[in-house]
Amino acid sequence: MAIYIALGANIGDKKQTMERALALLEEQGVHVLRVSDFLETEPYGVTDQPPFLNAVAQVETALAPLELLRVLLDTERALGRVRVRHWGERNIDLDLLLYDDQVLQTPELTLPHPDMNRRDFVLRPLAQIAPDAWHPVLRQTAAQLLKALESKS
Ligand code: PH2
Ligand code: MG
Ligand code: MG
Repeated sequence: MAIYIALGANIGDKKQTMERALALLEEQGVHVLRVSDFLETEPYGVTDQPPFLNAVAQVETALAPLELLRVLLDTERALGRVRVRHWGERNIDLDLLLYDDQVLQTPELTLPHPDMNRRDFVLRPLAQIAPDAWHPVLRQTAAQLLKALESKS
């Protein structure tokens, strides 16, 4: 399966919280197959906040996309999710990036993640573990999307 989750944090013990999130996913039947390096990244969007730690994990699960989203939100909650403002400081953020070739637009969930092609902190760790991961709307691989983004900056 080609299911990828983005992890991010910029308050508290970032590394420990992200590792705890991965362990909690395993406990809920979401098997973690691969994890990228944890990268320290500059804040994107809202820039007056501390640097983030970001990573991407490939998972395997029998859960459908909206069920998996529910598990991600439950896991954020179990870790005492703290959010200061939209796009701002948080102790944990778990985002569903890609779920095989599924394209979905519901109030709860958009697949692929609508902003992933503009986010270096998503594409870099994704391309590290899965350069051939396929974006079914843009019809490009993670490696191609990263290259396109790099050529813009
Ligand atoms: N998440 C955001 C907003 N900005 N910047 C970085 N570097 N990493 C993030 O995970 C991040 C961000 C909202 O989800
Ligand atoms: Mg996010
Ligand atoms: Mg989120």
